[in-house]
Amino acid sequence: MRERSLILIKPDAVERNLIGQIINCYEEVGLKVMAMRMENITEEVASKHYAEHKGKAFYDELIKYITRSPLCAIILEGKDAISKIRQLNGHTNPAKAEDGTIRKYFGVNLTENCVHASDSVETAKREIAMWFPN
Ligand code: 3AN
Repeated sequence: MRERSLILIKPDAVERNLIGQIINCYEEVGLKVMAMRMENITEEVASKHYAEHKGKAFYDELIKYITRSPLCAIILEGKDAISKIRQLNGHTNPAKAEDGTIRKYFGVNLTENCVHASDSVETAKREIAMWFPN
């Protein structure tokens, strides 16, 4: 099924000039970039994006990290995009990520793990509406 997903290339990856290499990983498997923009997000936007994690032990660290420098928000589209992208991104913890995944190659640690991707079609709809309201 043709799907869309919201991707974030997060601050640690942008800081290390990895935008091109990461987008290449997605394009190589046939996913199409439909929209893209960069932003150094505020705490308000970060808390909206990570609302489900509010109150967890790692929440403050996560907000500090995601707001520390610009990130790159992207809409990707393609066949089975949600599962394809999550497989390509790899395990949330780079130390546990499978060979050949973006987080295995480029991830630093559990917080600084390079990329975010929507985890379902419903989440993608909500995240795309939030990041690309127009
Ligand atoms: P994913 O991004 O793989 O869908 P989520 O949605 O469970 O993972 O977590 C969102 C983000 O919160 C992760 N990308 C990671 O940066 C951070 N995170 C999740 N669990 C932890 C944890 N136990 N300790 C520190 N950071 C975490």
